[in-house]
Amino acid sequence: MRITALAGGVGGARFVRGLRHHLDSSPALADSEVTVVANTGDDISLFGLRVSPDVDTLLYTLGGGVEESQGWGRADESHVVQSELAAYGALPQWFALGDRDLGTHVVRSQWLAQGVPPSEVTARLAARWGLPERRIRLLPMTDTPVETHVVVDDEDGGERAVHFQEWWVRHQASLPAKRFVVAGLDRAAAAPGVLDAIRQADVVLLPPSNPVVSIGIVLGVPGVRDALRGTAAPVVGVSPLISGRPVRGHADACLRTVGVPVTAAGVAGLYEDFLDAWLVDPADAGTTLPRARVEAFDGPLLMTDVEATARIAAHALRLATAVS
Ligand code: GDP
Ligand code: FO1
Ligand code: CA
Repeated sequence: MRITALAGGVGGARFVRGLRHHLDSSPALADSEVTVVANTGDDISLFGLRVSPDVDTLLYTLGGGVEESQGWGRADESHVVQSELAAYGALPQWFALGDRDLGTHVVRSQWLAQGVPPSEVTARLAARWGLPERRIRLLPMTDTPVETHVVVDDEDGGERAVHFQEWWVRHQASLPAKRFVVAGLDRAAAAPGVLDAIRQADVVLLPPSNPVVSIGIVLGVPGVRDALRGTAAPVVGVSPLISGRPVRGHADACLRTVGVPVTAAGVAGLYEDFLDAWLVDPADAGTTLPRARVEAFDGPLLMTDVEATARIAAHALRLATAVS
């Protein structure tokens, strides 16, 4: 089976890890191929280095190197370089860059400077983390540099745009956001393999990633939404909200910014034109959608460990069969 998932960072990575666990423990499914299309709107240049948080979270989680307690960054991390940068007063200091993680940013930046496209850089990084052997193909959504910004009020009664990471990490999404602006997205081309992975999939899955600043950005890459509308594969999503609250992060602030109800149905509405089925928490069992089948998971829709996540992924795959 060919499975394609669109993903942000922690929610997407944990879901795909559970999905792969389910496939690997089912003899009939073990040779399935999983293609992950990763959001790159979170990318940021810091200290001359290109950082790609969602791609790196996928690499580390799927490759067994993530810091589980936070869901991003490297396990067994140290911050010697960051403390040296702080001693120079080098800014910004609100974004934690660990020493092991910096190795990824240094080699990525070197390859990019040599003219290697991001999709090839990602393939090289994925090889180090053993993703091909695990039958996971990790694709950035685009090779075009794209950066999500958040428009907020400035002190003079005007507006200013801050990088998404500054809004999310430094301000914890507490600055009232007026809108999201994704620099470069309208002229971006889908990375090699992305549109085919959607068109030729047997199943397309939307993990419980942030619907606005993760999946929403991937959907903004020209051609992606059309490919989802046109694919013969069933498209099944997993709600990132339970009882109107995100499980982690600030998806509520993101949804309010784009005027969408902070509910499982509100999120599904963002995918209305291509979504076939939607998996929700039992607390949201009353959710109905005009054009997609809704099912409640038979327990908390929480990716507490790999086994629990594998059961969620298995339910999503059963739903795909049911609607196809
Ligand atoms: P990010 O890029 O690191 O923010 O990660 P994603 O965009 O991939 O996923 C973030 C979303 O995952 C958030 O909106 C969370 O509500 C959702 N999420 C995280 N863990 C869980 C979980 O265990 N269950 C569900 N249903 N959603 C989750
Ligand atoms: N998230 C934080 O909340 N604080 C950080 O200092 C931080 C640093 C960081 C460094 C590398 C990386 O790959 C991810 C990092 N994240 C950090 C996570 C991440 O940037 C955000 O949680 C997501 O991009 C939001 O979608
Ligand atoms: Ca992200």
